[in-house]
Amino acid sequence: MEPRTFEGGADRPRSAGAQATGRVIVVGPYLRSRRTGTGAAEQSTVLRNSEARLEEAVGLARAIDLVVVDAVMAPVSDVRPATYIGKGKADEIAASLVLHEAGIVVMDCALSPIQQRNLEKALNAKVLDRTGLILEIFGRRAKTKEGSLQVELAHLIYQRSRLVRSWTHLERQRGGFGFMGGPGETQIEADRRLIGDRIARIENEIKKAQATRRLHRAGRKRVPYRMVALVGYTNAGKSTLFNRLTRADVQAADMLFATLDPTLRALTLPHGGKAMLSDTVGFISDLPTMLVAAFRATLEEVTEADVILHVRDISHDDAEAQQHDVDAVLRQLGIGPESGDRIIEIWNKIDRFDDDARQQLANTAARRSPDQPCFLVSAETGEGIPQLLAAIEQKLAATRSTLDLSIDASDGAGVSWLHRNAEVLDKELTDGRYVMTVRVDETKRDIVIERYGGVIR
Ligand SMILES: Nc1nc2c(ncn2[C@@H]2O[C@H](COP(=O)(O)OP(=O)(O)OP(=O)(O)O)[C@@H](O)[C@H]2O)c(=O)[nH]1
Ligand SMILES: [Mg+2]
Repeated sequence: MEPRTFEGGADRPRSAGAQATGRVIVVGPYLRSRRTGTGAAEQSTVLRNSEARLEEAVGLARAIDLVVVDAVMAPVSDVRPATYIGKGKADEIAASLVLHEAGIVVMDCALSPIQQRNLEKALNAKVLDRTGLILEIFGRRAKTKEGSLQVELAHLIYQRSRLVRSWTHLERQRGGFGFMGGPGETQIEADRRLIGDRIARIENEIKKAQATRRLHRAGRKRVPYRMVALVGYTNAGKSTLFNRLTRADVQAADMLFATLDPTLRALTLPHGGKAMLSDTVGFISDLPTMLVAAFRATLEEVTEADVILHVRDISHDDAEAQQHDVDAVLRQLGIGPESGDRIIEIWNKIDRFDDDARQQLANTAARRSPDQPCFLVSAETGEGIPQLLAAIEQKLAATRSTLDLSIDASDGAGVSWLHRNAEVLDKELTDGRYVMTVRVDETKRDIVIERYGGVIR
């Protein structure tokens, strides 16, 4: 494999001086709302709680083992084109950097390349913005070939979008050459072409990996397993629930983006039915669109799932805002409100509430419309899991029909067709015939009726 062109590039921490120690100051440069005339209560449903945002950004920094020595709120009224934040705030951060012997600043916003460069100069520190930080995390988490390819693709798209005059200029400065004056346009064009070529090559490799996975999936479809996919905000408890439901041992950790590569396991339902459950990458607010695009292939498990379990950390201060973020990403994946009946909402971590609060939650849940049910569970203690499993089974059965039939035991081809195309719930040999109960998709129902004389239960 070729060396990654972005190694040591604009988005990697430099390994010199204070930067090498990984001591970081996290800054929340959140826009002050300039809306007037709206009640505070109304605003709070729209705006994310700044404290929780800053806390999340600290979690993101910790996810790549940076040592957070300070977290600073920096409310911004007008974004400065040159530095995003104002000079007073920048000076304050610069002082804090010296005080804490930190060499890296995480800005929890999207910076233009020019803003990033100017800030690095003003603060005399390495500056990472939210997109850069998330890309960095994903880069470290990717374990499978496909995962790495997808992250590399996202990184390259990010890099290309930042390939402006100043970018190349900055690269040269970072390379340690005292560079005077800007680079020629030809250099930028050449870089752009280089990145374009690599993007094309990686897209090709991803397509190949995707084709292999499709084959596997087609194989699973022949054995007619239904697909159930977990989605949700990062740290909501998807992997914990995955382990609880499948008795697997996937890493679950109080860490943002603990899971990156998709995992599949068999899920056994209360009445013996089987499905495949997939655990996958968590979502986050302002998830860079290039990451969603790059992970589209992995997320195919989600788009093609028969049932989608949306896991929510209902104990989180920002549970509502997180829900909107997850809905937004699902829409980007083409899973809109019309797929509502495929989605089961799960309110996880209810063990964190006392009896009164839990009762209140249960009341809220009971008031929801019957076609938008939600289930209160604790993936940690197992509370509510049997009800959830029953609901999954019911949902999966909804689009399938159960039929009774009998077939001559010597009709090997027929028997094997049924095994390949239907879920065989029961099979008994009586007088040279198999008496069977099978469950099939709508698409196969008529065949079973016409060819095998199946009768719907
Ligand atoms: N109290 C409590 N904690 C839980 C519950 N479910 C998960 N957790 C904790 O929440 C943290 C995150 O859990 P994970 O299962 O890793 O979350 P995830 O959604 O897979 O997160 P990512 O893979 O990072 O997107 C862990 O520390 C879990 O122990 C629960 O029901 N109750
Ligand atoms: Mg996980």
